[in-house]
This record gives sequence, structure tokens and C-alpha cells, in this order.
Amino acid sequence: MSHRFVCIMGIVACSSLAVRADAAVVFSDNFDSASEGQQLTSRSPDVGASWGLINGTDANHIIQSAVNNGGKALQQTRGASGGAAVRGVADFSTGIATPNTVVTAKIDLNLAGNGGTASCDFGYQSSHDPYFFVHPDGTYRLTDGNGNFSNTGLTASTNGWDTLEWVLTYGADSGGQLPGTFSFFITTPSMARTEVASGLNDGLTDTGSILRLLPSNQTNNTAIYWDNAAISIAEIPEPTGFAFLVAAVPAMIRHRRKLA
Ligand SMILES: [Ca+2]
Repeated sequence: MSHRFVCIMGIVACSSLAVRADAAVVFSDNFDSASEGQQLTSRSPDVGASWGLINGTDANHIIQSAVNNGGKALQQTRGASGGAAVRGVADFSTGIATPNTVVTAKIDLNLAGNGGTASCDFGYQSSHDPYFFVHPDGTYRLTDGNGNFSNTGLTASTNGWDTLEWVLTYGADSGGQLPGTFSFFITTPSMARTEVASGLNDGLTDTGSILRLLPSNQTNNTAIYWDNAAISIAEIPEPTGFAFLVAAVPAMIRHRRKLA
């Protein structure tokens, strides 16, 4: 192997290492460290800034172990006349909308056979947060960042844990805003992780907006359950070591032919 080839391989290896950072968790809560019966808003998430009340009362949001997807989970109860919603806010310094990143957000939902429905917003988008919701007919529906609705055609489990997951890609900054597109994945007790939507338009997000999740109970007189909420951010590799190799090897071969 020529000295020049070894040099090029060395550059490729370094370039790969430099751009492939692991995803950083900027918000997470599995609720397991809470005490039985504790109000959600009285504690901080495992990772991230805070849980805040959006709708209803603190007593509508209790951490318990009777229904859980590991350890403890959040019970969200909606009364006869009021909403129930909370907002989990990511870390203020790292959990922000950043150019050329992939943001993954996940949360587990259990309707616990109570006839309830639910929704959850994700992101921070100035005009319209993308969100999923369980329609009264039981199917998972999505909105994009422009408020356009789509039906995944999948029915929410009535008594079991479903995992809902956004994978959102932010592009380059343009005038202080980030264009984004996202895919949506659902896992149920009877279905492996499945992509049910892709290429949805997230609209424009102000660069530096703090990321958040907003789980909400949408049916009066029901209790629903949430567990394992998380948001992570990974940088998009650019250019990848492989792309560099594809570009570099033909040039190297041409160079060697000239020398021969
Ligand atoms: Ca848990």
C-alpha cells in the first residue's frame, strides 16, 4: 500500500470520527424516580428543564405504578369539564432547534381501556406544532407543521402500550428559521416499529427554539397513561467519511496512473 493511500485513508477515518456524534438526550423522563402518588409538576424530568401545567390542575397529573411501561408512569386524568395537558421542556442550553440536525422524540401511551383519546404536540414551531392525536374513531391521526391532517389508518391499542415517535430533520438556517420534515413511527404490542408517515412538512421553526412535548388527555372523565418521554438530537454527518472516500479514491487512482 502506497504512502499516499495510507494518508488518504487516515483523512477518511478522521473525517468520519469528527462528524458522527452520538445522539444527545436533551429531555427524558421515565417517572421511575418519583414517589408513588407524586404530582408531576412538583418534580423535574430525569433530563431537561421542567414539566409545566398547560391545562387542568396539578392533581390531574399523578405518578403511579399500577399502570406502567417499566417502574412508574404518569396518570393523566381529565375531569367532567376541563382539559388536562402538561408540557415537558428540554434543556435550555442543548435542547434547542439547531440547523442540520435530526431530532427524535418518543413517548409511550396507554389508554387503559377507559374509552379515552389523547394527543401530543412536539417541537416548537411558531405557527403550528405538529402533533398526533387519537381520533374518536380510535385511529391515530397526524398534523404537519401547516395544520394539514392525515390518517395513519392504524388503530390505537385500547389497553396496552403504544410507542409514538417523531424523527424530524432540520435543514440549514435561513433568516433565523429552520425548514424541517419529519417521519412518524408507531409500535404497538402486536406490531413492530412501523413508519406510518414520511416527508411531512414541519413548516418553519425559529432557530434556537426550545424543544418540548405536550401530552394531553382529550376525553372527559377518563384516565390515560404516559411513560418514557424522550427527545434526542444528532448532528447530520456532512460529508460522511464514505462520501469522502467515494470522491477521493477515483482521484487517487487517476494520480497513480499519471505516476505510472
Ligand atoms: Ca416508567
